[in-house]
Amino acid sequence: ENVEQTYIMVKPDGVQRGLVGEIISRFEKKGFKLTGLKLFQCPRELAEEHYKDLKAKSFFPKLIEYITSGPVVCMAWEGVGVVASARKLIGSTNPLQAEPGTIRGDLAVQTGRNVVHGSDSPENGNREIALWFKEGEIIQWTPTQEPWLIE
Ligand code: DAT
Ligand code: MG
Repeated sequence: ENVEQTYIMVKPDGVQRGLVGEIISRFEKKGFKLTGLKLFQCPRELAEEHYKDLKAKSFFPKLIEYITSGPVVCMAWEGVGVVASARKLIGSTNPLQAEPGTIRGDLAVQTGRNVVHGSDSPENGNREIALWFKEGEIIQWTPTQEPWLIE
């Protein structure tokens, strides 16, 4: 079927607040497959490339400041429908509007400190994984639980 890849990132506030395990758990428990994972200090140029569509926004300089302010945890997750599903697990951009049960709804209060990123389309999932990971950092493997998740 339609297997997709999404780029998920714990932002510097999530790392500083000790939420890395909690956030990884949400995707792990859901049943998606982890194919890439690293702690990483993001250079300014990469942050600007990642968020290039927002370059004209007034909050862009603060956004780049925030994303480069400390280490992030970069992840690649794979699965059928993973892009849209991960966005649902993450919740609305503004954590005050995010539903309880979502990561932002449960763990954050401000748009400028919304703890996690998730790709907004399969195309951007592929683009962002290529941007944040080097060749060899994405691993293809078969989880033994797969028959218990996918019939
Ligand atoms: P999302 O992260 O939910 O995909 P987005 O792609 O529209 O949201 O924006 C990327 C990030 O930019 C977002 O997580 C936080 C920041 N941001 C967006 N809108 C903002 C705003 N109005 N004020 C401050 N920061 C904002
Ligand atoms: Mg976005």
